[in-house]
Amino acid sequence: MSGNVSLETRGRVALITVDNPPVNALSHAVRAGIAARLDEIAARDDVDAVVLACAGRTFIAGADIREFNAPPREPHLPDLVDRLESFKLPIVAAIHGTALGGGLEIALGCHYRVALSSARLGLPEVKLGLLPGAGGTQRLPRAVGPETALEMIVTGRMIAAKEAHGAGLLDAVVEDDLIAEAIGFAAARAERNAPIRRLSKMDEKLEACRRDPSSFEGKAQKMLARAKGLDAPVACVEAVRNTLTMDFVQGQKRERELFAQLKQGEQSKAQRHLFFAERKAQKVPGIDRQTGERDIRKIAVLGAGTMGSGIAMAFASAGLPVVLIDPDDKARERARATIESNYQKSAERGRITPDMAERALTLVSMTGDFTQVAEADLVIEAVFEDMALKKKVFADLDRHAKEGAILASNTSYLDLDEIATATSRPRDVVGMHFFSPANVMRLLEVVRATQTAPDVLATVIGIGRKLGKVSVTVGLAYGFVGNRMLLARNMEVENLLLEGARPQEIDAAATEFGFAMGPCAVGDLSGLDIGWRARKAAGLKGPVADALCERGRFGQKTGQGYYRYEDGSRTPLPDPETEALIDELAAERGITRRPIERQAITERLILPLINEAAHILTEGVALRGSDIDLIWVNGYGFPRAKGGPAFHADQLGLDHVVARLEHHAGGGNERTKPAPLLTELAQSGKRLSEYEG
Ligand code: 3H9
Repeated sequence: MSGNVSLETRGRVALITVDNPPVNALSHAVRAGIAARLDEIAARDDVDAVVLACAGRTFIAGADIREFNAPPREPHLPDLVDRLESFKLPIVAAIHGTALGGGLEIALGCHYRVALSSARLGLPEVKLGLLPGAGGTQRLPRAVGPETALEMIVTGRMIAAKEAHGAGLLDAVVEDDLIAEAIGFAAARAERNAPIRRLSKMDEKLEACRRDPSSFEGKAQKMLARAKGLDAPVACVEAVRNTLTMDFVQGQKRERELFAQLKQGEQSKAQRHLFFAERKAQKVPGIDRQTGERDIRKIAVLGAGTMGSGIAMAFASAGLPVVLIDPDDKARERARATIESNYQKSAERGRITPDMAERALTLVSMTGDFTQVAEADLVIEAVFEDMALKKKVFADLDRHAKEGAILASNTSYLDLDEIATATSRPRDVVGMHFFSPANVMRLLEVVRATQTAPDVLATVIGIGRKLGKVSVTVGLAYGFVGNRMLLARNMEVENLLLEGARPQEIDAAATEFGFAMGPCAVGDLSGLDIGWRARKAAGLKGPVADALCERGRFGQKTGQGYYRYEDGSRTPLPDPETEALIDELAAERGITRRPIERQAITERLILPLINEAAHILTEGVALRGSDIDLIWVNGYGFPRAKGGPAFHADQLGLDHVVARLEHHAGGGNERTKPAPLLTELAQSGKRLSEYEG
């Protein structure tokens, strides 16, 4: 063994095996190990061909992302890939699991590729704010054509072995005995003495596009339009486009420059932080490999409203059968129509195949008969947000649900411990807080109540994974983590409005920062009455939002909210009536409204989030700063490229954050008084996004 890379010979074929658990990432040791094995093979005369394979669960899943924060060390990955490609003997990559990023680039450097039919391949660097930096943007277009390569590189989508074979990325797909098959394949190439195929020298698939790049350009423009301020997709397009105008060497040189720029940039640092944050969030105190998971085969969702329907779709799309229970026939009919039209639209847009839509639909059943909960292993309550109602539902569940069933509430604010008192089995009660639309939004706040059993929590986290959600475990607090921070932010929106900012100015500051929509437009879209009810239940006030609701201005659904809406339009239009109302409310409070600069508005939208995050961490409601980032990026539209509120605070510098909070608190604003944890971390030079309670 050398650096987790072993060498053996099978007949006249050398087998290099990378064994670097868990995912065979290309650490420095692995790169050096592969290079050393090539040296050894080059010095031998009893070898005619080489197979490069991996031990464990997967082929190489990419460069070792943890090394990106340190200066690169030789051998550099692009050089190693070039070395493989220029090797004197044919090299066959034997692929199982996932060949991703630098892993696929290694495979592209090999002369042939053989894969198990279950394997998947892709260049997901864009999701880390990067581009493939080891020749991938230059070799993939030569393997599959520039248009397919563009789509794969800009979206980061993985493709299955069969598709990869069809596209020309794989030479053979086998059902089993991968190593034996790859060795046979390599030996046959050597015997035939066939000229070695090197992708960097193969321009055939580029030629049509070089002659007429219009179709490529059309696709590129569409992809650029979706880039939304992200640097990586733009760089990916540039690099792939270079294959049409540059030779391989020039294209690769530019790829390396672009990679280095992106790697140093703030956006990639933020996205790499989120990658590791997602993995860390799976680790929850009190839960480990020994904690069993309950067997979940049937799911029941109570309440066929927007939330219930979305949750049902999330399960059906993941292949899990679900029954939607609601006594109201009309609600069930509406839910059925919504679900059908949703799947139909997804199929029309090509997001899923018609077969997948059909299959998902067959997995959703509906009934008005509550006693059917008795069949379910997991019941998710998604009824109206009202404590008395929720307690009644849980008391009924206690009577009808089978022993061992998990009783989950989708409550977004209410005290789960109190809900659990309505049952005789509080250990089975847990929160599953989905975000609307529940079939689309990636976030799942898993709420651990005081008595929630470890296996219940482990099961729900596992279910989240099956649904493709980012599950973050949180503790009990009004609004848990996400909504509690939202509340703090919205209180500051109220202050901004009363002091003189207009809804459109606040929203413009938010979208300029990177949110898809501003808080006023979001309020109008989701319905201002929702927050109004929640505030009333909690004895809280939001002077402007309350006054709008008192006048029946609930947002888009009533044609008026912060903004006004023309019939049938969702475009927010500034409304003088809202302005007049805010003027009146400000005057009642003795506030003279004044213009507020964009920069100050932005700070006052973001700093309260950071400050509340620090309070939440101190109270232990969230486990880590990185969990808070996941919640806000995946559930509330915080720009991914800024890594979440805690990471953004670190990038601004906690000293600066504390100083700006003090500045705003100086205006008499209690809400922006720096949380003690922020001051403490700023003084000790630690990071909020790395804080673990
Ligand atoms: C790249 O290649 C750049 C090049 O183009 C150019 C260079 C010059 N590095 O996800 P899991 C860890 S960029 C380091 O839970 P799964 C992960 O943190 C890279 N560590 O497993 C976790 O650690 P822990 C392009 C990595 O089975 C453990 O492995 N490649 C890396 O659900 C298990 O991970 C990618 O972007 C890595 N590259 O999914 C692929 N990958 O146990 C990134 C994983 O301590 N990886 N770890 O928490 C993935 O998408 C998934 O991990 C994978 C497995 C699908 C492979």
